[in-house]
Amino acid sequence: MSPRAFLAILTVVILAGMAPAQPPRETAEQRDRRMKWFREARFGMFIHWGLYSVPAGEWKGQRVGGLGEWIMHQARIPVAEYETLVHQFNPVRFDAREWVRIAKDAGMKYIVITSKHHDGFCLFDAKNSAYDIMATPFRRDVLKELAAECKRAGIKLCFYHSIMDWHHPDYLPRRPWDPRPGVPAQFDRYVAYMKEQLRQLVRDYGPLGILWFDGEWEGTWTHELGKDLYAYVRSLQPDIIVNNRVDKGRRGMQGMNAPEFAGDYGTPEQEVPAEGLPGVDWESCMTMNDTWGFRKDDHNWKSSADLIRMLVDCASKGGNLLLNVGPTAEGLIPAPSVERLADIGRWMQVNKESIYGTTASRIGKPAWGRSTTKGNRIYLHVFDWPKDRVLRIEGLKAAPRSARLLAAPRAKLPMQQDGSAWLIAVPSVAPDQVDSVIAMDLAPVGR
Ligand code: H79
Repeated sequence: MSPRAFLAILTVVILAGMAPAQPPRETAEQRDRRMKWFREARFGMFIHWGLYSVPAGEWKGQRVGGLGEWIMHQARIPVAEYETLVHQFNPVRFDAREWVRIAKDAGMKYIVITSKHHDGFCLFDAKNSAYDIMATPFRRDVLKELAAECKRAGIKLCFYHSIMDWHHPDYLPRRPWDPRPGVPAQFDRYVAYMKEQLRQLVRDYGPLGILWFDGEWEGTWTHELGKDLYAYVRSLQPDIIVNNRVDKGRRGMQGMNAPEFAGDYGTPEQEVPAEGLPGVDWESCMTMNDTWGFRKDDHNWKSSADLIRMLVDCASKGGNLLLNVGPTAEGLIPAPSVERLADIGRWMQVNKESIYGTTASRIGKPAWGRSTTKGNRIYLHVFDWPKDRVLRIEGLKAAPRSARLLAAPRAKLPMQQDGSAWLIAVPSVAPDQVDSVIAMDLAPVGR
């Protein structure tokens, strides 16, 4: 080989090694195919579980304010002290089949569980870390067990994997209360560590539905690293879905990236955007009380009615709801969460076709509730049942042909036109106090 050819090849090799991995090119159709299950699902379960469920909001006999999973930060606990929780994590009542049953019976189609939260503890048998579930007295790979049960039940398994890591010796910045001098850090080694974990998670627990990143806001995480991580996980599993927190494009809790940022969908946290996020995929993550990770003192539960309407609100704006549970250190989903999920499940049994596979409807937010749509069918979610037994619908794009309650599908409801509006005669008593759904078929719109 001539020296010049050698140099040329060398240059190409070096440049290829330096260039950040590019996200795979994808046509709109390919993207639609990849996002299809996510758009149809509309409802998933978030699970925050880790060492923090042991202190459960209390440290050394003192109540610690804030989110349960942030206790290490809130109580300024040094790594060496927090690590001792490993010996106390023994969730003997953990039952993966039961968790999956609870999610499925609620009508949830996917589960996103914390493979690693900000505290750095790995809830799986991490091959590159001793700070994991196998170091606890429990010594069972709970994510393996969940993966098997999800597969059995047809639930998509997804992992929340925190970029921020308060434990790893190579993560930067260190927490100010525990600088750990004498332990030199190299951030690129931390990135390699995290990538290796993701490789293991996709290979041994996958195929996965979503990788859900978080903790990307610290200064050490850059747009370049975000783009590279996105491309990396897509190379591990080309059809995987990745949330927007892989990169730096998020504005506050809400929002979706400008197009130059990596990530497949927006992640509003603890809010449902007033008008949805038009033009992008999104998923609101919400707690049932005020914490993600279990806190024994948090009894501020939202009602089942509020949660059902929250799910409908998301669907009516074209988004998903990722509803959180924070299991206890014994391995149980708290009873108030189980009760609420059962209530949602009972509503879904009757009304699920008005949620799955629907999109935002052009009716928007009518005075009496919300609306979703699928094909020529429009679903009227009536939160406030009309006392005069007349439901008024404005803004239909075509004449309605029929209207029936999903709770009583055999009976056609009488309809009548009133100027540009339509009036539906409804029974005096709402079939469901929370949300009675009327399915209305419209005449196909000609071109
Ligand atoms: O995983 C859950 C949260 O732990 C995580 N995202 C969801 C899905 C999250 N990261 N940051 N935040 C939530 C908001 C952070 C708020 C904070 Fe604080 C304000 C951190 C420190 C001050 C809240 C209040 C936590 C401690 C006090």
